[in-house]
Amino acid sequence: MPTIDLRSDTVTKPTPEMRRAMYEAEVGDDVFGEDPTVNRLEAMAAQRMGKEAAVFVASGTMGNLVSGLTHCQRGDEALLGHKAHMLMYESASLAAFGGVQMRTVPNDERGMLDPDQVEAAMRPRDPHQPRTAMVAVENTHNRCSGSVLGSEDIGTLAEIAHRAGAAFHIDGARIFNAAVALGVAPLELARPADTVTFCLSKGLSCPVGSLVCGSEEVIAQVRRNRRMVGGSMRQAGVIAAAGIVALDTMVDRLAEDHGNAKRLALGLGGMPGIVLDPSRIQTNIVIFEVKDRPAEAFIEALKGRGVLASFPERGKVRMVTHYGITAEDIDGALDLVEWVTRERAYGGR
Ligand code: TLP
Repeated sequence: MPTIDLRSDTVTKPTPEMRRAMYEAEVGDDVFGEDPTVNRLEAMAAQRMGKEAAVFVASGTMGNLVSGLTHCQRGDEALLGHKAHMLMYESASLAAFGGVQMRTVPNDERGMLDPDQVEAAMRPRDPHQPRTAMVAVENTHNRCSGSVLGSEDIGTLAEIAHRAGAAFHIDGARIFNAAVALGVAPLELARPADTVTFCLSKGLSCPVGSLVCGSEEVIAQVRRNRRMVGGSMRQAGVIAAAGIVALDTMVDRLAEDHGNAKRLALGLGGMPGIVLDPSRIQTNIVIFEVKDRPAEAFIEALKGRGVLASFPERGKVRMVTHYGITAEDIDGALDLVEWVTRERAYGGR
């Protein structure tokens, strides 16, 4: 029986059209600015995000790092939600390479930060205290089960940051999922951001790559920081070509992934051993709790039956829908989850 891999949308493989475009890509040395395919992808990315410029980076982690290094000096502080990917899963890169202190305010279940708490956390100008140099939000929010922030939420937080002299960054690894879920153009969500990162290598199915978008001036500095971390690439048109195909062909279909995630959540939500409110699922990430059993044991039991899920935090299971996963796969996964739940095939027998 084939495996149904719901660990992440990062497991997606390039489409046949991407592989063809990669094979045929026109390339040059991008460090000289001479790779026409990279230049085209960067121009497209900037246009999609409503910004003057964009720079192609190796990963979402690198995009967040070089954005943070652009906004923050050593000894500065960055303000993030306590469930932010930048805080949890990026090996503290901004602290390690930038000397930046990370401070958190709580994410609510939508991934939103309370504006009053953000305002209260902005440091006064005082030589004893670090400078709050950046506020960052995540949209969609990974650990908040792919929840979405709208342009009003984002505008409110950006305004607080800017009023206090801080930059505003969006980790928009899945900003296209947010835009599709809300039925708005991504630039509506990116408008107040000084930098926005988005990933090609997740729901958009590219093998590699992310983009950082912002003003000409900011992106010139981001580009410099990319150089500093060893992220300048040469004939990168070979991978950028897939990104162009992704932006042209893979955005609207994200709605299918959202439909499949909803189908999954509705099925899971009806099972006695599972705690999940399906009405909270807005995009392609479904996080739920398993009653009375360790989540790891549940994941292991499912793995033995050909369904792969991931373990986002103690007591929780994550399933992510993506290109290559069909409604039939979801029904198959639900049957197996039900079987595993019913047979108590995991842990504590
Ligand atoms: N997220 C991965 C894992 O690291 C957890 C996943 O499987 O979801 N921002 C957000 C919101 C992300 O979800 C991720 C990847 C990144 C940044 C980092 O992207 P990469 O892996 O390209 O560095």
